[in-house]
Amino acid sequence: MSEDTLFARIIRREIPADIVHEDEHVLGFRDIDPKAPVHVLFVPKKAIATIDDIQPEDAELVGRLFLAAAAFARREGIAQDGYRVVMNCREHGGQSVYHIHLHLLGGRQMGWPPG
Ligand code: DGP
Repeated sequence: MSEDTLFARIIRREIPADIVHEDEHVLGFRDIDPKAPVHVLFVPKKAIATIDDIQPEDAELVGRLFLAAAAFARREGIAQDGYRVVMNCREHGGQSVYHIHLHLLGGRQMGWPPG
C-alpha cells in the first residue's frame, strides 16, 4: 500500500527527516544515505507508487517537484554549477521506496552514463 511507505510516514511526521522544503503539495528532505554533497528527495504529498502510476491529472503535481528542486538548488548555491535530478522506476530503475521521489544530486561533478 503506497499510503504506508516510508515516505508517507515522513510526510505524516511519524519518522524524523531533515526537511528543506514544504508547501501544500510537496515535501523535500535530505536523503539519509547521500550520494553527493547535496542529495535531497522531493516527494508529492499525494501517494503515487511509481512513474507508471502517474495520471494525466498529476501532471501539474509532478511539475511542482521540479520547481521545488530548482528553487532549492538556487537557495543551496548549486544551481550555477549544475546538478542532476533522477527518478527511478521499479526494480531495473533502482527504485526502493514505492512513493515517487525526485532525487536532487549536486555539489560534485556527475558521471555519465549512470550505473
Ligand atoms: P530510490 O532507490 O530511488 O527508491 O531512493 C530511495 C532513497 O530513499 C534512497 O536514496 C535512500 C533514501 N531513504 C531510505 N530510507 C530513508 C529514510 O528513512 N529517510 C530518508 N531521509 N531517506 C531515506
